[in-house]
Amino acid sequence: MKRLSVIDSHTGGEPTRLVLGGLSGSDLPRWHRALLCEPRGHEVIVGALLEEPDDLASAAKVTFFNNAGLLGMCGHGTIGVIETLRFLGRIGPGEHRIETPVGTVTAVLHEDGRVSVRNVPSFRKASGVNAGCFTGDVAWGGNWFFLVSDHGLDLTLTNLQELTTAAIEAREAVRAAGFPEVDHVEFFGPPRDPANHSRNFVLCPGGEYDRSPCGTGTSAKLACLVADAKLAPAEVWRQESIIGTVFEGVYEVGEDGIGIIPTITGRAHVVAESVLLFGEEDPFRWGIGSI
Ligand code: PYC
Repeated sequence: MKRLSVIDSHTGGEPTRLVLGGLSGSDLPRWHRALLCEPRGHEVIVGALLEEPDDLASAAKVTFFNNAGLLGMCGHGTIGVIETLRFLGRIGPGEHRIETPVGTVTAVLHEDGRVSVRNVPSFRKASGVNAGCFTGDVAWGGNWFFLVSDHGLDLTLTNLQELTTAAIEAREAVRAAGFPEVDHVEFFGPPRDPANHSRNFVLCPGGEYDRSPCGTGTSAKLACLVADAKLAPAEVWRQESIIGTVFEGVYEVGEDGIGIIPTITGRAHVVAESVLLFGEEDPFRWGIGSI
């Protein structure tokens, strides 16, 4: 019987499952669905494998993954990891470096529990891309996004099926239009709360939608706003999610003058501490849908 200790949290409603050890990054292609999906979890959970950092100045090395495979960076996930390390007593308020597969990010744990993640450099790769019946921008924010405002859909929870179907169609179309790297789609619309600047619906690679405003997606959005000269450095962008939770984003100009360095602020809450059991004879040891 394999036993793996995990701690679950949510950041603005989006779950993160931190795996405290017992595996290495090279095990994840085999283990990612076992750790996240039914019967031990749910397709929406994002996993984070905790390992010793390569650089002792870092607090941790983390590999993010979801039901479809490995993720580059994960904004809500980094906020969840920081809150979980605080819960475990391993870190306190202050600045912490986290190594991710796409670069080291810096997270500040504030006294009030909020976390600000200074993300990897983010940039817009292409604007006004015509993809099927969608037109939008392709941008990097730690993952690849197709950002679409002109989709004609209402960003409400009652519309989830339609939004998901349309976003999958948009992803197929943008890949066929010459951007095979895109695995996330963001639809934007007016915020429900006038204190916010925008509302989004984010399709993740495995077909689930992000309950949070998506840290890497908000970074990609900031990069597009800056490319259009619509956001000044240090100006705060409040991005609302499809469930109404909010991330605040600000940026600094990138060192090479290309792109920006976004900082995303949000709050996570720990919700469970468990030991997952994987029996040799369990037909769903590797997760439902894996066999
Ligand atoms: O917050 O960056 C994020 C994220 C990516 C996928 C789900 N959440």
